[in-house]
Amino acid sequence: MRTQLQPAVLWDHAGMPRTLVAIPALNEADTIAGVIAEVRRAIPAAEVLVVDDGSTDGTGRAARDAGALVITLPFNVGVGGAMRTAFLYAQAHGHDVVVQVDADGQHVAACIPDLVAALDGASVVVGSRFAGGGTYGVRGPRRWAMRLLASTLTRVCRTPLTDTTSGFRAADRHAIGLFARHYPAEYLGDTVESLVLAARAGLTVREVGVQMRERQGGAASQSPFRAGMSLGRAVLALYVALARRPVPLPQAALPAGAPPPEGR
Ligand SMILES: Nc1nc2c(ncn2[C@@H]2O[C@H](COP(=O)(O)OP(=O)(O)OP(=O)(O)O)[C@@H](O)[C@H]2O)c(=O)[nH]1
Ligand SMILES: [Mg+2]
Repeated sequence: MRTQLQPAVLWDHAGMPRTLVAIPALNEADTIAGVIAEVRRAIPAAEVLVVDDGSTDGTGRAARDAGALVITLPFNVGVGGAMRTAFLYAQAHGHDVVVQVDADGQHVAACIPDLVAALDGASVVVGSRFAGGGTYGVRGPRRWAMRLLASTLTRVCRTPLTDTTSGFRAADRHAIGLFARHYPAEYLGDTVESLVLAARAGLTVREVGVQMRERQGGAASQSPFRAGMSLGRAVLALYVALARRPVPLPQAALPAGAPPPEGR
């Protein structure tokens, strides 16, 4: 039997937890200011952190000029490494919630409050472009790989999941504590493996429908061929993650007096 932890978000009297919106970015100078402005409109009280991961096009400066907090990494560590940096920041600064948003404008920031609200009953909320109102389409082998990931993770997380590689997601304090200590680094593998880590640490995962669109400028970090290869590696990473021993939730992330979650 596995103990499911009660989610850990402190809701203030206005119904809003202390939220960090974390934006991993690599060479997104064309879009980053627009994304920051859109996030601000959607959730004005949130702190916005851009993790600039070795960009060479002035992304960090553009983000700072747009009013975001910027952490500049000395060399490229990938989206997973950048997100772990954001979770460490959130943990150090007492945030209740981290919301991850892409820097290329694909994620419709107006959906952020829905992601945050869904943490009332879950520790990790994944925004799905295939559930709810979205019209985003994926075809061919990419779609099949995504379906395989979705059906496997639906079983692992014991909840219907349709978009496991989505980088539009929210995490509560339990998940922040876990991900600050351990977060996968592999491109796309980070999205699926982090769900395995969360589920096996006893955290509740849930999906909500969100809207996504095409990137609003700049260039994708991977060519379609390399993106396909990465998706294949993500499938492999998922099965390796399932074969590994579960990572226990750090004690500090547990509510006082809570029993440690049992691994499976
Ligand atoms: N920190 C960091 N961010 C990255 C890196 N590679 C990509 N990103 C960011 O991660 C987000 C997603 O990357 P994209 O290249 O848009 O990947 P994608 O959305 O799967 O691909 P498209 O559908 O073609 O846009 C964007 O905000 C990128 O700037 C990286 O090496 N480090
Ligand atoms: Mg993108």
